[in-house]
Amino acid sequence: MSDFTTKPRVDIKPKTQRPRLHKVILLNDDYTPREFVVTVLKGEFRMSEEQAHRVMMTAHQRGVCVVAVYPKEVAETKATRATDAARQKGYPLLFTTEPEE
Ligand code: NFA
Repeated sequence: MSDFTTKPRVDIKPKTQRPRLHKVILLNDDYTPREFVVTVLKGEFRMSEEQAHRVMMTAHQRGVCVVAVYPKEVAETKATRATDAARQKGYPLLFTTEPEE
C-alpha cells in the first residue's frame, strides 16, 4: 500500500541571530609611554593619529576606554596581538575583551 500522506508541517521561521559583538577595552597603566599606546592603536585598530590619541587620553584619564567592537574571534585576536606588541617592548599595556550587552 503506497502512502502519499504527508504530515502537516508548521513552518517555523527562526529569528535571525546576528553574532554578538565584543568590545576591545584599553586599560591604563603608569608605565607604557603615551606615544607607544597611540602607535599600537593605529597599527592594530587602523585608527587615525587623532582617534588613537583621543582613545589613549580617555584611558589615561578614566582608567579604561572602549577601543572598538568586533565579532568575538576578531576582538580576541586583536586584543592579544596588541597586548603582545607591548610585551615585546617590555611594557605592561593591556587590552581585554568583553561581550556587548
Ligand atoms: N598612563 C600612561 C602614561 O602616563 C599612558 C597610557 C595611556 C598607558 C593609556 C596605557 C593606556 N605614560
